[in-house]
Amino acid sequence: MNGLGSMSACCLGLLLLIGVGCTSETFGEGVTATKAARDAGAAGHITLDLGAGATMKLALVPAGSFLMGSKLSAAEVARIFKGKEERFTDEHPRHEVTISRSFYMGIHEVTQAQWRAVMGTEPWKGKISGKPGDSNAASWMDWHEANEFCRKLSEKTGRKIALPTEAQWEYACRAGTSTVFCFGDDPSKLGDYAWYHDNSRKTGEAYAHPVGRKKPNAWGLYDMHGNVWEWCRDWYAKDFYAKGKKVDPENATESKRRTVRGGSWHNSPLLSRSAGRNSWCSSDYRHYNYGFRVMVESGPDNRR
Ligand SMILES: [Ca+2]
Repeated sequence: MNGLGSMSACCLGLLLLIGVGCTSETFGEGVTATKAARDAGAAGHITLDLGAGATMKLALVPAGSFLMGSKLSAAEVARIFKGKEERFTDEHPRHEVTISRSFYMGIHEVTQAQWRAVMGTEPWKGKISGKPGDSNAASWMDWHEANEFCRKLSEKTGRKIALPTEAQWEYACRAGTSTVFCFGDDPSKLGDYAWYHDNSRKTGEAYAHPVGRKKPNAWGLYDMHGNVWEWCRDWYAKDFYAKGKKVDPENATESKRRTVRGGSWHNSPLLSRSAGRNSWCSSDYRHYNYGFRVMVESGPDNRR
């Protein structure tokens, strides 16, 4: 495109933005997003070079506030999804949380090829349900190893890369929604968005599937529901929602367990809900349906 063409395209874009009454916000890294683009989940992406031919794409998640926790009472969750009520009280109180800074979130769970490129190992190899496949979600790593992946990738790329906090994870999963799932309340639609019990374990495909084959949420993130559980940075605390900060909460108080989110190919819709908190794994727990995705800090101080 010549200079005049570029200018015309720019002007047209500007006019379109003005025409729909958008405001423009800058999120660092020279990435600018309109409100409309944010709402559409098209705010911006970065791609990291992991070496060995592997790359990782991340989507910009804008700063903002949301209601963290379940809109359903524990009793309603237990009745609708068939579980024990006391198991879901940790999703309350539902409360407003502010994510004060935008960040980038991996659009996919970390894959086997990405893990191999960064870590040089294959923790799933020879293990139950450890089906090999470059695009399959990596599994069988514990929390410490997931963090080591982040540390090594930070070193390699010069960026601050970490596991998301529970709040960042749920905010990104919801992508502006307050429903049971990122696509609404109806569990019968879960198969369009997720690998879970009914289309994986039940059908004999009892393993972590290739990422990105199902529909993404409104912010362009895939497999937030299902496929592999995703390690979060926080220690688990049942009462953290009542005690935690309202801005950028992160439970750094040591307990016996970590929190993982989103359910997996093994699990029912009950455990794949946006508000669901898995609370039964220690930092050194590893299993065939446990994986993670990473977040990268945005903004001027995002370098290590
Ligand atoms: Ca997942």
